[in-house]
Amino acid sequence: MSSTDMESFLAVYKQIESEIISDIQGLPALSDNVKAQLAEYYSACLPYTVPGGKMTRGLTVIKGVEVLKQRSLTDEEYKDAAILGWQVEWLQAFFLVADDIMDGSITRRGSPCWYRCPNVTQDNAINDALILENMIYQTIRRHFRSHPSYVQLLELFIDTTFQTEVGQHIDTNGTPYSNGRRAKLDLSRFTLDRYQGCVRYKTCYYSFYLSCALALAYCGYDPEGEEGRALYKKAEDVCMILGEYFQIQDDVLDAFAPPEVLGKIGTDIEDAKCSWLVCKALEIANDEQRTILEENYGKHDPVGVQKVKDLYKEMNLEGLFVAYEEERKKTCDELIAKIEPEHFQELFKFLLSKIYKREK
Ligand code: DMA
Ligand code: MG
Ligand code: MG
Ligand code: MG
Repeated sequence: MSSTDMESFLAVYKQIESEIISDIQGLPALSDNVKAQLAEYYSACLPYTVPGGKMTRGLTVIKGVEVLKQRSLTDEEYKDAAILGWQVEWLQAFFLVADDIMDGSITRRGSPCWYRCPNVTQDNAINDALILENMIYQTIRRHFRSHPSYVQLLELFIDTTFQTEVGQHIDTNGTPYSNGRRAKLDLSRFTLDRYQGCVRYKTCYYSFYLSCALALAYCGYDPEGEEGRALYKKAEDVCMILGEYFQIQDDVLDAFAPPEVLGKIGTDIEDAKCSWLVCKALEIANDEQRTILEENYGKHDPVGVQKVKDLYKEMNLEGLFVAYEEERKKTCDELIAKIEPEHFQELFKFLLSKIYKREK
């Protein structure tokens, strides 16, 4: 079994899901029909929200353990790495359920966002996001309680969750609230400097660094020890660059990718997000173009949104992005080629190959 075997990876998901559902069925002091309702609800929630993405974050943990061990994994190692990989996917499910409420999104992975499902609604979805988060700690306890890296694995999830939540706060407050209402759009907030800080926190840590750090922790590398510290630092440095590149792609796809391919309908213009596109546009806009943004950015009005997209086209932001992507690919290749030990490079090559020119 290896990091490319989807079937084996999904089989591990099934096992984790059934352990969680059995726990629910065994909850003390609840009547059988209440437990049955809970089990039925989460038997629908988990397959809807957890698998079904690209699963790169999860598979990266397996790839990372393979790369660090420099050999194929034993059945037990594969299973452990896959369980940890699924916990990253669980974390992603938790963030996405919440993110779609925060962003007022409509679809995710080609289906209605969880909070928009008729039997769910926002009240349940908020609590489900919290429950999805908690399940991570239940599963890690079940499988890693006596593993030498148990505390470190827990701390990685705790720290990454906080980092992502800080990023989500910055993201949601590009246009802050004042007396319960969105304050007037302030285009001066949309700078590449703010963008970089926001993205580092909301995306890079959980989408890239976490999986690499889990692989290091599982393989026994101590972040306080000399050898370990250097490896975590190298992983962090590369992951910050890969993650920023990934989020810039996400922002460009939000405006320009066909929703049928992307699986989600963009909302960044309506939501007045500090997107790479608006930052770039403001860097090069003339007065007239700036006025179009002033008048149309951040409004839930299809005509205004189209005007912003037309402006992006007129300013050739897609062309700028293509040039950026080529430059970024080159920088990443060079950066990765310098990493030592040499075999560690394979992990970052794997990540880069998953994102270069992605269409979803
Ligand atoms: C992604 O931001 C960050 C998190 C923590 C989910 P986003 O809202 O741009 O993501 P998406 O485009 O998938 O809704
Ligand atoms: Mg979103
Ligand atoms: Mg968001
Ligand atoms: Mg997005």
